Amino acid sequence: MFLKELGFLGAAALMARALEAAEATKKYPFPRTKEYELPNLKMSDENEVATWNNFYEFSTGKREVHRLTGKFTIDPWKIEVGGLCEKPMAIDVKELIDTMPMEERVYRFRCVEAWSMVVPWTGFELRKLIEKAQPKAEAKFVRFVTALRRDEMPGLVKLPEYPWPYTEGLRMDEAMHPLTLVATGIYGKAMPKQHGAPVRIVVPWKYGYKSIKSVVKIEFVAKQPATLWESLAPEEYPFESNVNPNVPHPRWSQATEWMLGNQDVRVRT
Ligand SMILES: Nc1nc2c(c(=O)[nH]1)N[C@H]1C(S)=C(S)[C@@H](COP(=O)(O)O)O[C@H]1N2
Ligand SMILES: [Mo]
Repeated sequence: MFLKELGFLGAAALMARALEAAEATKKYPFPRTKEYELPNLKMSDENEVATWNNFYEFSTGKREVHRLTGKFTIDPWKIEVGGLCEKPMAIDVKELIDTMPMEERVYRFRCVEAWSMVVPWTGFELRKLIEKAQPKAEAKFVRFVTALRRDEMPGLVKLPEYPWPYTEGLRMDEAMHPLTLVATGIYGKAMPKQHGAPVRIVVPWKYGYKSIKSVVKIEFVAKQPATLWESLAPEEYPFESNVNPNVPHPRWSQATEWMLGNQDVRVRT
């Protein structure tokens, strides 16, 4: 009797693990949404974009990041959604892909350092996940947290004074905006590690640092949360950080930018 039960429990545990390791049943590429095409802009080159990354947990060298993500484990990957909400949850990325309305959208993406790219993201609107969690009336902001893995992220020890983990935040209305994406892929494929696998946020009207990578936690909070970049340099990387050509960065103009693959040509922002 006891052995039989043990056998049953063992099988159940094995099955649970097998399910967790299973692929999402929905597959890339997902259909591109017509309203989010940018026909007047040239799509950035996939390889260029994949070898020029800001992901300080791995390196401050943009051409280095993609070579340093080898140890980073992204499967299984649970996101915790919690804080001031009625329905906190922990959900695996594969389940998100299977249950959320996945689509592809082409966005222009502008780093505060004045380079930009035009890329097709795959994902779903963040508001769909927020609606599931049912935030309480007191929830005025959403806070996001990146994974923190000392043994898998070689850049962390090089910046010991940084307030890790990487965190970001949005006002609730910004998080609920239909342009704000939870992205699990780029160029019609699952997100490469250097772009923030397996799941990141994309906020196209804000500077790139708001688009936090490799998210493990989404939290509803009452007060404007501290963010890594704002804590380090509030004048340079303020919480709001809307792309605005008329507001210069303290150390450079934001009126123009260069697009990945075209470093010598400045275009208007
Ligand atoms: N966790 C984490 N997220 C991050 C960053 C980072 O260093 N760590 N860099 C940000 C910045 S400054 C930019 S411009 C974009 C770059 O995204 P990409 O490398 O996919 O182009 O990621 C953002 N998200
Ligand atoms: Mo950036």
